[in-house]
Amino acid sequence: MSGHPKPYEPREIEPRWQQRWQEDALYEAKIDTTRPKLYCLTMLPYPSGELHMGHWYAMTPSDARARFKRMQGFNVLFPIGFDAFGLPAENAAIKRNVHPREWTYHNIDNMRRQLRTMGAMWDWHRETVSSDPAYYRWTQWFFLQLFKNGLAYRKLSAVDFCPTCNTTLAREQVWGDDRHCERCSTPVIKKKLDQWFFKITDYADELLSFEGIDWPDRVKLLQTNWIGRSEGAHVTFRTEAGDDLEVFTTRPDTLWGATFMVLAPEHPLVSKLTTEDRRSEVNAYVEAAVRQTDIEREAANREKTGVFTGSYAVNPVNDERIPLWVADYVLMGYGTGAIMAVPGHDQRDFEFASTYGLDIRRVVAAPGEDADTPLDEAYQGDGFLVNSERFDDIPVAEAKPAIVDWLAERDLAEAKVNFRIHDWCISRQRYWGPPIPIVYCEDCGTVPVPEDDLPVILPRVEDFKPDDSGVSPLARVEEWYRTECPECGAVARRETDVSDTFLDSSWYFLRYPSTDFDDKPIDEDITRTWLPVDCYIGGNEHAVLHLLYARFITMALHDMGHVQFEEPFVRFRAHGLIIRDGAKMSKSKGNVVVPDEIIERYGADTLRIYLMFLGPFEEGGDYRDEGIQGPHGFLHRLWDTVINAQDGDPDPDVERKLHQTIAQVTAQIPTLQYNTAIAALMEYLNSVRAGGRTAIRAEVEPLVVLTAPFAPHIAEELWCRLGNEGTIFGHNWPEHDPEKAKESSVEVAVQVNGKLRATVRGPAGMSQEMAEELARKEENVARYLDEGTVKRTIYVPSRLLNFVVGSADA
Ligand code: ANZ
Ligand code: ZN
Repeated sequence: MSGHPKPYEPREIEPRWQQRWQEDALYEAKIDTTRPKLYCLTMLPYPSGELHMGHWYAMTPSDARARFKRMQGFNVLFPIGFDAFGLPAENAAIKRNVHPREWTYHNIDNMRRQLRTMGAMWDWHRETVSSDPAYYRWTQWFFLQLFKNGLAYRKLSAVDFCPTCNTTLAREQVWGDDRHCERCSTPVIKKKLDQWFFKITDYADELLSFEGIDWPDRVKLLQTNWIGRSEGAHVTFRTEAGDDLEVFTTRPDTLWGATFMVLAPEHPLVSKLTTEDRRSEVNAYVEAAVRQTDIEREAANREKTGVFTGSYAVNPVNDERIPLWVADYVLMGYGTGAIMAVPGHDQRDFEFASTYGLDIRRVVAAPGEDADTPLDEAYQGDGFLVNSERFDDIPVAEAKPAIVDWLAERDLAEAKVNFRIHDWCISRQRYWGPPIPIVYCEDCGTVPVPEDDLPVILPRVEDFKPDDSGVSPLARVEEWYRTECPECGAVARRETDVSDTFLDSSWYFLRYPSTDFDDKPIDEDITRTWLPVDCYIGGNEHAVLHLLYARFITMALHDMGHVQFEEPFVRFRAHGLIIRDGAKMSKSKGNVVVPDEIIERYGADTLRIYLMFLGPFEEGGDYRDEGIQGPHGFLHRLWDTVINAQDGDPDPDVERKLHQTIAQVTAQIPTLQYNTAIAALMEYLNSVRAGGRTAIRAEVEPLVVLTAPFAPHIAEELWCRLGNEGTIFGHNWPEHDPEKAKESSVEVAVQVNGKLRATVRGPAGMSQEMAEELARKEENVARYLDEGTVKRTIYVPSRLLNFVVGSADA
């Protein structure tokens, strides 16, 4: 080493390297067939204005992984952009009385600056901003592709509407038991409006398959439940008044146990089926029921209530006359809004029948039971049929299709798969989004805007605030919406709704590789090179929203021939949450730590390391203010040790530790075990410095390389100071030598009943037999063993051997 020892000064080092990396375009990803590609992605931020700790927590560990892969020789793409359209930005702008455009672009400027301070390997060259016409032109183009392929349609429907945000919401944007708006927490109301939908239900089955992708079970389960696939049948019951009443059931095998039927209060036949003497009671019940939310009505522990309509239907399997009831536990939005009630085998029906004294009949018996075994609750398990005439003794699984087939011969049943998921409502009656590229013409009807006319520019409008009319602010701008029909040239009207932000973010990862092209959204060759995304990292809160939409859009584009893969994200990992003072770090909890202030004081490298060190990445951890000292001290010690290192041969023990550390860190970065990888680096540095010895260059240079993914600035600086040419982020990740990592000999503590009696030395990895043999030779051990009989031995290889001894006569 030459030059004067200098103290570690992150404030000087960090901006200098950030600027240098940018000047060298170090992170600009180019196609390179000599290296395997790797597309690493972190969920794109929305421009809230300030980068908070949550951003740092999602992004910097993600960057560490990308850097590590790059150093291993991968050609890594790590892009960044902004999810700039949508309600959050618009609501914030309204609150502050500024235009959403000013608000958004001002915030983006600030966040760009903050993002640079992270020292992440963003490829800024490919930055995309979803509110730029250059981007949303293609959002509109994708809308048109879906429209032209029958996957986008417009329908009058009762949709969830937020009376505060004055817009419809997708089902996924309505949260909680009280069904509130995800943005402003106002309980939503139902509004009948013409809305645009995407047919995500067409892809329900495909979305249920997670084959070939590596995602957390938790997320797969959430999506599976959200999609909610149920196999069953539609069965037609004829009412005595002559109407067909269709039910959805997952248990056609229990038809002989159907002793009554239940209609949802909103069911269109309720009024017709109600007899005059029952009408006032039924009306009162229906009116009370429709005021409740679905969630309230579905709650399992709720007392079941209902009213008899006065009419009957006929059970198609045995022509039995069964009463028709109305009850709020049956929902109109699921299945057909009517059920056959089987109190013997459905617990809700059992409770209802018990309350109203209706027949409860057993039609399924478990082995050991028979047709007459009494029921004191619904039996929902497996078994074989009883009290079911010709289907008696047949197992449930076999009876289901057999009964459906038998009824189907008379057109009274049809196998049916039912899904909980609904089509995706994408229209918003708001200003800050891409206008939906559709024109309405008196003669030609609904006409797509020609692709060459895209983008349909969102006009600058000062009067952008939404109202409760159910139409977008754009509907007040006649000079904008008045247009010519692209087909016949007549005066026509533009669609004035804009599309949902989740549409913008459902395809952004496709755009990054192709940002150099402005005549097409995605270039075929480039897309084939980079996509799909190899590792996607983001928040759990997107488990069913964004992640489901992105999968759907990708599958649809695949089927239209635009991309060659069906799954956008080969691997997905969700980060945990940062906790401070016992609560999630968030503005509303008043417990935020501002990253800018920490960087100012300690530097970005310290903050990066601290965040990765404070807990397992996928679980999150506690942010303790004093906790930052550990990582900061580590970097200072690293600096001093490296700066003062001397030439020479490495100490054999240190060298062994080095190879063990290389092995551990190399294995743990890909699995996102940053905390333990960093702990290993710290431990290794301690061994290098043990007893105040001066480090040898060969001991610390690899440590600098191992530290680089976590703390890129200090590593690059030390790498340079060690006299290396070029960036540390080239292809130079060290490989560990298993021979050198081997412990030559180990010391095993020998205990008797948990008390230390001796230590023995033997070859690394010695067997239990060998350790016992050595231990028994120790006098101080043998003495205790002679006093009793050995009941058990516990062996922790290379560490500990414990004899559990009981008294000889016991
Ligand atoms: C008869 C039956 C017998 C049922 C039995 C279950 C057990 P999943 O699995 O969630 O799809 N159901 C159908 N439509 C309903 C609605 N709109 N509101 C409330 N409940 C409804 O549930 C399907 C089952 O839920 C259906 O199968 C139906 O009850 C009920 F031993 O039919 B079943
Ligand atoms: Zn709202």
